[in-house]
Amino acid sequence: MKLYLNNASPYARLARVRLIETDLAAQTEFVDVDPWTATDSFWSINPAGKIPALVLDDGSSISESNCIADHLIAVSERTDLAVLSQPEPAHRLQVLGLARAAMDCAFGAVVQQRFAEKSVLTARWLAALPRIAKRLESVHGTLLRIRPSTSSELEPARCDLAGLTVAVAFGYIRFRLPDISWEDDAPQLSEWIEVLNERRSLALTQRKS
Ligand SMILES: N[C@@H](CCC(=O)N[C@@H](CS)C(=O)NCC(=O)O)C(=O)O
Repeated sequence: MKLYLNNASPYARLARVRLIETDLAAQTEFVDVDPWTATDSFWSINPAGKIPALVLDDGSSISESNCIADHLIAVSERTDLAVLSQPEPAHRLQVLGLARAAMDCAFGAVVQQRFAEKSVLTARWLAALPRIAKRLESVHGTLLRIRPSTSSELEPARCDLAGLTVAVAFGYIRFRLPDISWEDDAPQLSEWIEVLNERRSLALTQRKS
């Protein structure tokens, strides 16, 4: 398999994290690509022009980070990692939905700032981030169900896509949007992310600069 990605993309990080969690990283080639400048050769892999994109050994490709994650769970047979296999799937979907929304709002705002300067959408998405964090804080009991309480419990603690997406989304917000204040209203969420960040898949993919 080949994963098209770059270091700046939270969606690509999610795919990398999933590859590590399912022990499929060693058999995957990582191909760095800048989606903003890529042309025909990358569009033949993903006509939408977005990373991540996973090319399978038969030459077919899967785009969209959640579809890639589902595929990796299926081929690794690690169905225990799937959101729908968790004891309370509706709650895990609630967490996953909020985390995906946070990632989309944050990434959308960063891109708008880069390409559109002043935009109503940017303000709207940035304002949503603290609200999403606050809601995640209020469903924190659910997060805690797969929460490792000490770093020694981090491996091989089970972690579904919902938990990983929370960590990746808010890692991206901390890194790219440090002025957005969400942690005061969501202190437990913030602490939970700190602990989870020590998990191998997240530590190995953490962006330092
Ligand atoms: N919904 C997609 C979002 C992927 C995405 O927007 N990736 C960005 C990089 S972080 C990209 O490639 N953008 C290029 C573009 O939108 O043309 C996913 O979950 O994979």
